[in-house]
Amino acid sequence: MKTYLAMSAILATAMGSAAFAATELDANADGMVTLEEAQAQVPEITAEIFSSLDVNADGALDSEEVAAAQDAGIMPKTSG
Ligand SMILES: [Ca+2]
Ligand SMILES: [Ca+2]
Repeated sequence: MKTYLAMSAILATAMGSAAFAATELDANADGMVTLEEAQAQVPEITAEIFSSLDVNADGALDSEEVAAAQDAGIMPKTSG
């Protein structure tokens, strides 16, 4: 039982970091990547590109949107 709990804790931690591998992009660690934060890492990202990445148009990229940008090769994959 104890081992089971420990394993799920480890799994939750691993999943948490995998969900936001782009912590370098998220400079203030609030869980969202703004245009400014994105440009700090990838100056090529214009407001136009950013808004195309911001699928739900809330003005920032969440982990899913960042992952999509990374898959598209627009943002670097920072997980190492
Ligand atoms: Ca942020
Ligand atoms: Ca968004």
